[in-house]
Amino acid sequence: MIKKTVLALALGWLGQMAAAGDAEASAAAGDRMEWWQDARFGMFIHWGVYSKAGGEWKGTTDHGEWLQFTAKIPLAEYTEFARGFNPVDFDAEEWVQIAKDAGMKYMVITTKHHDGFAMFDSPSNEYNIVDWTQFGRDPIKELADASHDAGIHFGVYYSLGRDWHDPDVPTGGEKGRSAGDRSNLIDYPDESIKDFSKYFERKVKPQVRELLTQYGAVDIMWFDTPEKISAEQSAELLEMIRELQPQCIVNNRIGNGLGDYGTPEQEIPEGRSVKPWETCMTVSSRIWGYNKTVGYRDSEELIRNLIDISSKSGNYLLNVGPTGEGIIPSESVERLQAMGDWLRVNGEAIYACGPTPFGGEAGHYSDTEKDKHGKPKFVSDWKWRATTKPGKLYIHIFQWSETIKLPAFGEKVIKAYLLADPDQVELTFTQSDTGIVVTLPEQAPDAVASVVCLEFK
Ligand code: JFZ
Repeated sequence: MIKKTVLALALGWLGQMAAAGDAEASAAAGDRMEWWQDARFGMFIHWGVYSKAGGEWKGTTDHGEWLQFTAKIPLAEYTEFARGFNPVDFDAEEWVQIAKDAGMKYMVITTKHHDGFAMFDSPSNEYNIVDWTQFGRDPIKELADASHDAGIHFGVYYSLGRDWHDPDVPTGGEKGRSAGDRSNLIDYPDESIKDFSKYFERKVKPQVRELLTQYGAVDIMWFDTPEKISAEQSAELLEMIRELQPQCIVNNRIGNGLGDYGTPEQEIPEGRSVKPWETCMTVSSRIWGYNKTVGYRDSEELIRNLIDISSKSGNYLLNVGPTGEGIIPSESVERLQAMGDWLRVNGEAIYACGPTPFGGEAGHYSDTEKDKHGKPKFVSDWKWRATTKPGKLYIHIFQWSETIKLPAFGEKVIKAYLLADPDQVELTFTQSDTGIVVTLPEQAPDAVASVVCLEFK
């Protein structure tokens, strides 16, 4: 009997410890994530050797950061091309200022994309910008320092399961994907002899350690394409990151269900998610790395996307693709300036806000169109969105008219005004069990999105 009691007590204690551990872990995650969830908006940067080509290669012009793969360039030719990388116009402080002026609170830059080339000083692997190119400088250090000086949180992207320079990085082979579908089969054609663990020990762990020990505070590790990493390896990598920089936030592409937040790509999920999430998207119409001929999304879409994402408690990581010389294309800068102009007037309704109190997003599922996952496409109703703060409800109006009609709202509204109005001249409104109707002035303060603030008890 005593043995059973002791065992029961031990199990109970273990259970409590486990629960306490979970609680402690989730509390730590909450602390780690607080600035990030308030930040809402960050700059993604896809910059590498591939940028030097501007999307062109021997007459074809639709390439980007996948240049080595899509142009089928043998490694010997690509590594020689890499030696010529020399971004003489790169100015880290200029890039950070562009992000700050856009209202972006953090940045994430590609330190190693699928081509395996390290854009940082990597003592563990000579295929890096300092040792391999005539440029000879470490842009990641320059960007980290400039970000820290400017009060921007600094993060790094690292391609975890795709590396076209290393002989031991297998891909695909399950879930309808052919073996090697994202591998370098030109130089390493035999997938069956590739051992991910060798690459993980030889390159991934040393380089992640370099990234987290050479540049001061790294607040985000943005892994990509986990591919063949095992659950044990994802856990080992996460433990190493937590030991080196406990404040560092890690995305879900570390693999195997780990990570602090989800990363929908080039799309905005409908409805809200309880788990933190971030949509990553290109300012260009579709290509992450620099491409001379690609089109660009207009600033109206970008501003409304930020509002839509914020209304669902998400973050927006918006990507620029600098040139091989180190310049962020003017098409991107112009759009980011327009976003910064809007945020300087209306940022109170975005930063550190909570989601819409009105439940699901307005819209319907298409009877004909499918989304990228093959499911019926959700067609948003783009008339307005809502965000919240204690005592305040912000209505972001995309289609201006004489009044704005809102669903029932459980709190008593005491005041309504235009956020853009420094005098906060009160707008007339009615509130009943069926909803709120606010009478709007004839002129909208902003053609893209005007914000009405409703204060409530
Ligand atoms: C990956 C990269 O291949 C791409 O070059 C870029 O860096 C992007 C941010 O990340 O692209 C992906 C990764 C995952 C999915 C789609 C594209 N996915 O899960 O659908």
